[in-house]
Amino acid sequence: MKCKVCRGPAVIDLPRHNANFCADHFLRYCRNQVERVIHDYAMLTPGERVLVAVSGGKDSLALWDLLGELGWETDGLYVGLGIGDYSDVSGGYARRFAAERGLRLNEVDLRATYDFDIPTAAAVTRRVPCSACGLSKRHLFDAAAVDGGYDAMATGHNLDDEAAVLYGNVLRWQMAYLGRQRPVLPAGNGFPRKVKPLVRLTERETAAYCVLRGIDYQVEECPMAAGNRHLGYKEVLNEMERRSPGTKSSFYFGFVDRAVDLFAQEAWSGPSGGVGFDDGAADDGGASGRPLGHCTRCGAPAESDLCAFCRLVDRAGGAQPVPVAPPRRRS
Ligand code: Q46
Ligand code: ZN
Ligand code: ZN
Repeated sequence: MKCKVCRGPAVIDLPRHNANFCADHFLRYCRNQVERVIHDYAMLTPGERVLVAVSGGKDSLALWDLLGELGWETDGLYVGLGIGDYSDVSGGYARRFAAERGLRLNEVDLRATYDFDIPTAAAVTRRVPCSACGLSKRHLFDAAAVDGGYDAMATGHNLDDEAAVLYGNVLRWQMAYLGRQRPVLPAGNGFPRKVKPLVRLTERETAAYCVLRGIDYQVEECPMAAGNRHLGYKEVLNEMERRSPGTKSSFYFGFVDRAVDLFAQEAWSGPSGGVGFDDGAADDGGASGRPLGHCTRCGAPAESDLCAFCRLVDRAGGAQPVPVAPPRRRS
């Protein structure tokens, strides 16, 4: 297996590009993909400050590293979700990454600040954990980006994530969510601009990027992911990709480039916040949703007196903590 560019020994094959790359040219390929998507979708302009949503996993750390490599001024934000050992270990990876590179990592801990954690919130609300998790992260990242005066908030959603969310939204014809499923959402309505610079890279590619860059990351799967339907959609799409390389990319970018505007009207009239049902893996806020009022407690955009996060705090705050299963190894 030879590198497509230099004919040296290749370390990775990318069937959808019909290409193999050596380490150097694979890293260059990753940078090029991110640079291109930032340019093509006008995500950022030179001199802007970016807040990176950091989980300690491969995608968010690859994103933080890539944005730095490309010259963007970034800070990170880590939200302590209180998911047992999984959160403790994830936070450790995020902190070490930042400390080793002299980067600033801001942190918010749900238990310390709001007196609840995700397992407790899931038990109290009787919904899948990803629902309270997505809501909490969305709220805290949005607030931190706006309050910190950042020009944009960047998340590590990759091509697999976005294709799986799109697949789920199409299966249920979630018109409002479809209308907001873009690689960039403009600021407005009290929300920061949100960008997804990794949408041209797959999970396998962000993992390879981390390995080749010497980035240590959380490899365990979140123990609360069991009810997340996107895992099943990813399996279906992986099988289609195996049979026909390039399927995920043409599905997602075909939608973004040719179809998302057809749903723009629905984006204004549907529920605000989120781009998919029940899910926190692909949380995005409703800058392009209908105009909102403001939460009387925290000032965040809200559909009623209190925003959804403050209502969650009222329900889950102070509730008896529930035990968390140990992390599951990724299959
Ligand atoms: S951390 Fe939270 Fe994910 Fe765990 S509970 Fe679901 S959304 S799976 S990115
Ligand atoms: Zn090469
Ligand atoms: Zn509020």
